[in-house]
Amino acid sequence: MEGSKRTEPRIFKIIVVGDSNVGKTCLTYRFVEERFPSNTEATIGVDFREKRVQVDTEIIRLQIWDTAGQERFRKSMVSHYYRNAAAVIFVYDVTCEQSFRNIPKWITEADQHILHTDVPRLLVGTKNDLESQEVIRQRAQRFADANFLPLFEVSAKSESSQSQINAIFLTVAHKLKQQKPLIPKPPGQPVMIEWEEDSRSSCCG
Ligand SMILES: Nc1nc2c(ncn2[C@@H]2O[C@H](COP(=O)(O)OP(=O)(O)OP(=O)(O)O)[C@@H](O)[C@H]2O)c(=O)[nH]1
Ligand SMILES: [Mg+2]
Repeated sequence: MEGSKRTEPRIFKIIVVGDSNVGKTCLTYRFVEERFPSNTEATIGVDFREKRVQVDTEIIRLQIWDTAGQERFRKSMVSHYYRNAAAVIFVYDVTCEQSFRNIPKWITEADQHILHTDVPRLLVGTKNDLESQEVIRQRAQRFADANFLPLFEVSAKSESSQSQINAIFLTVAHKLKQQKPLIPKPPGQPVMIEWEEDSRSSCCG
């Protein structure tokens, strides 16, 4: 109800990584703006996009980090990308074999920066509106299965992929909704503060 006191929607950071030119910007733009961008340039550092989605009865805010694929535009940013990331989307281009072959490199990078094993990860193949497909679905599926990654093949360009692209982010949102703490508790016992038996020599003493 308008005006009634509600808690602020929870925010989850999702990072989107993959080679340059695979279509990360177009994919995230399509999800947030529901259209294909008229022109894109290589992302420098990161572009932020945000969208609220409803999961069951809860509204959550997805803060999407559209990262740079080009090494020179990302190298000083890598640790920022992964810090507090709640989910990772790995992207390759179905018309570019090399971008698929590089996915293990992106997975390794994520492994090096994300210590929690419960961070959802997905694999997305883009540009499936194009004829010149180099990465066939079955091969990508075998790789995805072996790495426990849900696989989506989409086109940011084609209108008919909108619902599939929404499904990618809704899949992430559903997984995240079940994760309660936003700041994960570090392993181990809480640190107790020890009080001196006679602590009267304080400033108030
Ligand atoms: N046909 C087709 N072209 C696409 C699609 N998605 C992206 N492109 C084109 O691919 C090129 C690169 O797209 P971007 O989204 O800028 O790629 P990126 O992964 O963000 O690249 P970096 O920012 O350098 O990492 C652009 O020319 C897009 O128009 C798609 O689904 N279909
Ligand atoms: Mg980009």
